[in-house]
Amino acid sequence: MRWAVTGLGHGTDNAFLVIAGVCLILFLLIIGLMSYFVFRYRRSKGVEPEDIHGNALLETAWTILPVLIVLYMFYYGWLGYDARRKVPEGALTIKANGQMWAWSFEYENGKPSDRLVVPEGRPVKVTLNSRDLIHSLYVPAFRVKQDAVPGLERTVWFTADETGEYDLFCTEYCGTGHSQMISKAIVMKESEFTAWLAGTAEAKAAPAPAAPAGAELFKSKGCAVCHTVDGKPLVGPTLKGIFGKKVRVSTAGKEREVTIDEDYIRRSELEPATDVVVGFPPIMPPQKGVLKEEEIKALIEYIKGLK
Ligand SMILES: [Cu+2]
Repeated sequence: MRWAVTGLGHGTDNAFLVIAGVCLILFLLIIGLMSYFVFRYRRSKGVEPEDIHGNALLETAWTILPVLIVLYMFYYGWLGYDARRKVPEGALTIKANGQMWAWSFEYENGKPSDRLVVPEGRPVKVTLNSRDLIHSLYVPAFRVKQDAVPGLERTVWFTADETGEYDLFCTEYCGTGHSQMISKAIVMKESEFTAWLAGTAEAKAAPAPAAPAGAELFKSKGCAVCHTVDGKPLVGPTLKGIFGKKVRVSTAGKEREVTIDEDYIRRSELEPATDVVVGFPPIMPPQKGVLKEEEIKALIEYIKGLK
């Protein structure tokens, strides 16, 4: 995992270091003094405890000192937080959408991507949304962590200082496929990024998808989290060689047999709860309004081809 700290990330790191430093000093001070006193005033020396009840000087000191220490830590936390709140004008805006169990990103020109591709050295504002439940976008290298809440737009911004590939996670437990809701944040040189965004050049790090290829969609839309193409059932049934086969499904509580054709696959993508294959839990997130028509078609073609 790469761990480059970006410009904004320093605020987060400073707060962390200050708090850790204060804690370390207090720890050493308390343990050190305690050990010293245990030795110095040990019982065998016959020392009697002093009654310090009502000592105004001591009580004032141990009230004011901790307040100052806490304010000191707060100050650094505030600096980092405040910088995070103020999105610089002219920042590149990218929409991020969380869904069970994949991230998708959309650029100002409408270009979709399953990875967060950003230019080096330029502020990037990410507006977060969720299609189903609460997810959380997490890019440790950028010190970025923000919940994506359905029906509520959240934003987060950062400037990436160093080109490269960084890990991107969902960090809010969102069900069976949560642990696989991972992607990459890719930082490119400005020129490379411009080319990638325009789709005129195939940048090595993140090839631009021309037409939605079924196999690609199968991964990027999160299908592969629950369905295999090699014959082994996972959370959901395998999709290998299913086209044209008969399968027992539960429809509105009644079991029946259906033949897997294009209509059935389409229905299973859009409203998976309608016909649930017997033996599997009805947990697939509906893709109605999520998948575009050409994506549905590409996936159907892909599944048909899985011999
Ligand atoms: Cu999630």
